[in-house]
Amino acid sequence: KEVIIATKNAGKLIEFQSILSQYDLKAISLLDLEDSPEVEETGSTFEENAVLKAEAISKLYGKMAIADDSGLSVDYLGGEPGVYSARYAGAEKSDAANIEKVLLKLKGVSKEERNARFRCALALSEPGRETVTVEGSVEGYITEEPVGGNGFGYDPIFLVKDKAKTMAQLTKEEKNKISHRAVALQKLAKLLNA
Ligand code: ITT
Repeated sequence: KEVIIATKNAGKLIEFQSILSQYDLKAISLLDLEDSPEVEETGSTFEENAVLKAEAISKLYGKMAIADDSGLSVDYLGGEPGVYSARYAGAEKSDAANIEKVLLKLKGVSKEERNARFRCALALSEPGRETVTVEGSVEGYITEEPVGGNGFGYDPIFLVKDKAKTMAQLTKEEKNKISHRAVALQKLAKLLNA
């Protein structure tokens, strides 16, 4: 069976393909499809935005689609960057600029107050079926400096709780066991098998 991963984010896509390879699903993405639309993320929650993206793409192509809306939530910043994670520092979606902005806002803030979590909402939409949503999260702390070269987005400044490493220091396999995306996908897989 074929599923469209309704994302234009290459970092997300690599993780989906790797996690989904254990299931009997062929994952194609919006990066493989010509002229795929940019779905406007007008929701105020990760879940709302995931549903908007999954339903728009599933309707357009007449196929099953999974969308991921995710981001970093920093307690000291009242949950920011949250649903604005991709464009926190501007419309060009620069990971480096986003990281810099978070570090600047946390300058001088003590370790005890640097708690954060990654959150991921997934929506699965299929023509003629009710959309299904699940969420996953992973707890951690924001570092003082970027560390590590793996992953994408805010991974270099996210120190994983209970590991002495940032998300960007974990291998792909390690990240895909514990990440917000992996947790959400496991829940989705369970629902689908049920
Ligand atoms: P699509 O909407 O096309 O899927 P996007 O990058 O715009 O791509 P989001 O609106 O969901 O997606 O924004 C997610 C942002 O949150 C992403 O750009 C990263 O900055 C951050 N993020 C999400 N998951 C992450 C992860 O596993 N590691 C690091 N940063 C992550």
